[in-house]
Amino acid sequence: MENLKILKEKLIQSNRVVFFTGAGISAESGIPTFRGKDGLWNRYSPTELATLDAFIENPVRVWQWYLFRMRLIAKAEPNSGHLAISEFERLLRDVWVITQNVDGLHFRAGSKRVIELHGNIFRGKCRFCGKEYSEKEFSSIFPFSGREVLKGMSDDEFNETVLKNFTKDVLPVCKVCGEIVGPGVVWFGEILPEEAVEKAFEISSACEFFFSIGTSAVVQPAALLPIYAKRGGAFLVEINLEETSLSSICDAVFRDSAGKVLSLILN
Ligand code: BJW
Ligand code: ZN
Repeated sequence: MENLKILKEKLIQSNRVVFFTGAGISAESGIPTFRGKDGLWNRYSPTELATLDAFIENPVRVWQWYLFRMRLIAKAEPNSGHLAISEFERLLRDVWVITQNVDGLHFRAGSKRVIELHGNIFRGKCRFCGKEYSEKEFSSIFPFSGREVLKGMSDDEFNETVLKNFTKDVLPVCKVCGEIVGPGVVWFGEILPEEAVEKAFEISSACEFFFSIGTSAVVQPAALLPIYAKRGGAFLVEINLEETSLSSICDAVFRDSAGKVLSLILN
């Protein structure tokens, strides 16, 4: 508790603060993480679902999996962790959120300065000609991707239309090149959005506080950000239920849920 008080005082006086988040922050909203006991990669194979090769080989299977996750996200709400971070943006001087998450929950919680390193699951991206689709434009060529459509679907309806009777002819076709459009996320082997990565490295290298929250910090190049922050002199804080490869270089570690710790720091 004493440490928390000191942390809070330092935080209030600091200029730039970065909240670097991963799947663990959205776990309390009911969205599964990737690694660990209940992680998605325990039940599904990343090479069969999150690579361009997998998409080319079986776009129906890849889209079924993404729609399953999009539906979970469409039904989810931001939790106390996301809300605390958006509150920090109002209270502190220069706050940035750098997220690996594709769920958009930081924006929905009210955060404005959010860098999405791995894209956004409700947008579309054509890997063949490079055309990017906003959420609205994408739902006009692929009604299944609409948040409200997914939210409104019962389990039976979803099983029937998306899991059982899904075929290639309902998949989104690119307006520009006529190929099948994929989800607007970054798959393994793909380059991250250039502008987002540049900005993320720039602000991480020159911040006073860097919070690494709910991330296993194993996926590159995102996992380098905390290391750049530390090198740049930042006070490195980890909030994670478990130890990670980052823990040993952190200046403070909280082994508890993101929502609980962030609310404690805020209040
Ligand atoms: C809680 C909690 C609670 C739970 N409270 N905590 C250099 C070395 C080695 C490999 C590579 C390298 N450079 C590139 C690579 C390859 C690859 C990579 O990093 N592989 C590693 C896995 C080894 N990287 C790439 O391919 C990247 N592209 C790239 O580098 O391009 C250049 C290039 C191209 C070709 C060749 C070489 C270079 C792209 C990476 C894209 C990652 N994509 C995914 C899927 C996104 C789409 C989708 O959602 O479907 O992004 S993978 C997945 O992992 C997702 C996540 O954003 C990302 C990170 O996961 P995250 O957020 O850390 O989640 P978890 O589940 O791992 O951890 C959750 C944590 O929360 C746990 O620690 C829990 O304890 C904790 N937790 N509940 C607090 N309540
Ligand atoms: Zn195209």
